[in-house]
Amino acid sequence: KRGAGEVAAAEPRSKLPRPAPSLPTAAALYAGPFPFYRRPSQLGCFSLDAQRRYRGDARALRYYRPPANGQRPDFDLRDGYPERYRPRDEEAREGLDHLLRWLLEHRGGLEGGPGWLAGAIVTWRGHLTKLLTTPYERQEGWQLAASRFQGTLYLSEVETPAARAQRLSRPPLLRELMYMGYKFEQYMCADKPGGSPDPSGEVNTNVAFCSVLRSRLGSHPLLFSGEVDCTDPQAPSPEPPACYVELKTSKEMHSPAQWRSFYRHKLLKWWAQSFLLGVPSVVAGFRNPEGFVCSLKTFPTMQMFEHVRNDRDGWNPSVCMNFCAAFLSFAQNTVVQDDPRLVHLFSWEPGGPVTVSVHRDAPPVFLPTWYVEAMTQ
Ligand code: 0WD
Ligand code: CA
Repeated sequence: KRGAGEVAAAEPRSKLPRPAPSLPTAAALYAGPFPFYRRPSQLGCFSLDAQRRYRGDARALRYYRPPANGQRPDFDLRDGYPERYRPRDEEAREGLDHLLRWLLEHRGGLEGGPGWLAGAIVTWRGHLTKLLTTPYERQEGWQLAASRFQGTLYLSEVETPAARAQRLSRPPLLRELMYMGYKFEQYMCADKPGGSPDPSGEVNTNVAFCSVLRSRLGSHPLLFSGEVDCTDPQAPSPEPPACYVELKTSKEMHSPAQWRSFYRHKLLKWWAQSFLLGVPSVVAGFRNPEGFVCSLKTFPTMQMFEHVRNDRDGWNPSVCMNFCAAFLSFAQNTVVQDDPRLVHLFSWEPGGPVTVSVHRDAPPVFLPTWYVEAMTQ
């Protein structure tokens, strides 16, 4: 006599409804030991100029120059707003284009041996940051488009409808706050190694210096690029990325509760971003309600976790990295076909799992024809 289970098992596999694959994101599922993460090494760099044109060199790299020892900062972050502000065009969808240009020009000389790129994941550092913080994120979802081409898995963010709506209706105060972050960089950086900061010029957010790095998370070889604020000419180890410094601004804090919240939320994002690229420290400028930075504090990346280690509502670096590794495995197993015109779109909203949809020959296809054709030669 047959049981019901055996009847079902006897059905041809193709007739069984296949559950849509998805990936859960709850932090509790990703506890455990810290996974392997290869010390990121810099493969190269590029710059974007004042017109947002690609330049295959370090011309946009700036030099860390904080106020002389004992001098308190007194930076007016609102100075020059809006008349000396040239904001980047946020409607321009650049995708991975600048990174792909660098890769095209350097693919012949990549370390790791022949075939290394074919097994790698190529993306922006900022996309990996979003993956790292996903188990703790309660506000903003994300969408990542994925295509496999010549073995390599490419990941490129797609702006969610909610993020687009928010950007288009960004309140004036938030626009000014964004400017203030860039203005802080101008007070803290010089254009030349021995030079002094010049806050009289304009703030042009088209300009960027990007480092291109190689790493590996678990079994996933990574090639990614991230924007770097500056290099410290006096860094104990002069080789990149150990010489890089990340600059941030944050509200001045006055109570233990404000510090606790800062450690739980902001420090997580700072840690994820700088840890991925191997930036050893983040220098924060704390702004008062008038928009002046009167105090600075250096947060070593490797010590950030200490602020939440004993906090039940804190974050855990292992959870972040384990989730990221799980997502990369999920993506590698989902995107099977090698086809630059095929996109698997991974979507996530807080409280839910990562889900997948498939798209062909239309947006969100993101690998440009010039890249695909040049790589096919
Ligand atoms: O168009 C997009 N949705 C994205 C563009 C998403 C992610 C990155 N990018 C571009 C950026 O414009 C930049 O050229 O990629 C490059 C940098 O990538 P990343 O380093 O992977 O990005 P992330 O780590 O998120 O940001 C690093 C810095 C930011 O510093 P802060 O301290 O704010 O985290 O890159 C800058 C910003 O200074 N940046 C941007 N600048 C202008 N417009 C943007 C943006 N959309 N995103 C990051
Ligand atoms: Ca910054």
